[in-house]
Formats: sequence, structure tokens, C-alpha cells
Amino acid sequence: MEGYIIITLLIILSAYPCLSGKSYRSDYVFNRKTNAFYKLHTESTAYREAEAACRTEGAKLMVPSSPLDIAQAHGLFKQFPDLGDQFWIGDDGRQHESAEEQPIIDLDLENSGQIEQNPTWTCDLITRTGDVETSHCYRKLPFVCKVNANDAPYDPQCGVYANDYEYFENVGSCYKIPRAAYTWNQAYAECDSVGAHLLVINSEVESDVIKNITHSKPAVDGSKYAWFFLVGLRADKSVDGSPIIFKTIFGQSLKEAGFEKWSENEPNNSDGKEYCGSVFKTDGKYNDVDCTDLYGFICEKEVNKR
Ligand SMILES: [Ca+2]
Ligand SMILES: [Ca+2]
Repeated sequence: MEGYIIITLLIILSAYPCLSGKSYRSDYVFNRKTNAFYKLHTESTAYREAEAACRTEGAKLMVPSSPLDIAQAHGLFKQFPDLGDQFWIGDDGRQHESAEEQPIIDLDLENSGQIEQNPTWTCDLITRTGDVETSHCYRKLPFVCKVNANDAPYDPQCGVYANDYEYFENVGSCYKIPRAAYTWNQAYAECDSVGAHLLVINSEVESDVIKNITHSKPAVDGSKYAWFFLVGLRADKSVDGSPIIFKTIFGQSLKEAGFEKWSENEPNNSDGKEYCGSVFKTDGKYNDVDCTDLYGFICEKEVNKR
């Protein structure tokens, strides 16, 4: 009976990591046996981008360090049977068989310039069956990120599962510009996963703080225009010429939110495609942009609600 209770308790603790004192971003799952958090990225990217995406999330491409890691990855793959058979993982420093049946040098790709430097440059992947193999790094595959529980970042002042949030006492919020260019939906999810949200400007003071932050940080690689950063504003598409009304992610009008300044000649709904909000680095005011273009973005976490 006692054993049964202990086992039940262990099952409950592993199912609810917060009860066992281990929690991380909401998009990562905890494995009690490995004491680590994992995420399967279902979108396919080249190896370098996969590495960068894991880094943005405070993790690394998973390097399988035991059969338990492989079992964890297998469990994640099973939830997505249509994703293909191969997933990027981190380099374990060992040699592996090539996953390719074709010769390593593909003349078509070489002639098209897709092979940048070394045509034999290969990266590690894991198959659904748990084999570690190698393949061309430029191929686009889904991938697995991992972070050990002891390394998983948490910022107690800002209350976020991330590093590098900066607290501004005059506003009572923490902010971060992650080093990644995402679509509006991806940016929304990224801020949300760590316990923050896409920036909503609520005052002139906050607009000034944001202007200072955007000026003090280096440009975000991959952003369509480095001077725009996505924020938590969105509008429904215009139907038959109906007015386009931007609201915050909390459902407020800009007036209700406390700041409703648009940059000059904005919002202009350029090409009829701009239904997401950004802030313009130069003046700290809003501009509408295309929700599907990649931009840097600003996450906010209120610390002292005022
Ligand atoms: Ca705010
Ligand atoms: Ca615009």
C-alpha cells in the first residue's frame, strides 16, 4: 500500500512539474528522469536557424546524453506522425553514418549556389527510430531543444522564464527584445511562453522608455526593417471598406490603453495587408505592418500594476 502511494505521488509530480518545484516556459515539457525540459519545434528550418531558435528560448539543440533523451524525443515525435522521419539535434562530437542515400556532393545544389562553403558540411539528426545520423546542414528539418532544469533561466524580479529582461521602475514593467525576427503570431507566442506578453504602451513615459531601449540594442538579424518592432496590437481585416480598428491583445482600444499615438501617416494599411502593430524606433509611436513579415519584437511583463 505504501509503495502504491509513493508511485502515485511520483506520477502526479511528473505530470505537474510545478508541484515538484520544476517549471519552465509553457511550451516546454519536463522529464523528471532526466531533470530537463524539452520542446519539439514542428516548423522546419536549416540547422543554424534551429540552433538560434533554441538559444532564443534559453535552451540548446538537444544532444542526446542517454537513452532517456532518445525516449523523450520519441514521445514528442509520436504526437506528430506527419512531420517526417528526421529531426535536427545538437552535435555530440562523434562520427555518425550519413542519412543520405545519394552521394554527398549534389551537383545540382552545388551549381545553384545552395552549398555555401563546404559541400560535405554535415550536421547531426535523429530519426524516429532513435538512430543518430548526419545530413546536409542546409536541409530544413524540425528539431528538438533541451535545457537542463538547473540551467533553465528564471528571473524572479520580473517573474519570467528568461534572461535579459530589464526592469524600469518608472513604469513598473520589465522588457526584452529577444534576438530573433518572428511573424506577429510567433512573437506573440514567444512572449506568452515565458510568462510575458507583446508590449502594450500605456503612457507617454512608457513610450520614452521603449524609445531608449530600441536605441540601445543592436539591430535584430532577419528583421524586414530594423526600425520596426512588433507590439501587442492587432486589427480585424477590413470587409467591404469597413474601418480598421486596432485593439490591444487585452481587447482594449488604444485610448483605453492610455497611448494612442501613431507615427506620421500611419496607420496606412500599405498594400491592404497591414493588420498588426509595431512601434517605430525613431519616434516611439505605432505603425501598422504585415502580420506575416518577420520583425524584431518587444516583450513586456508588468511587475507593479499601477
Ligand atoms: Ca505597458
Ligand atoms: Ca504602415
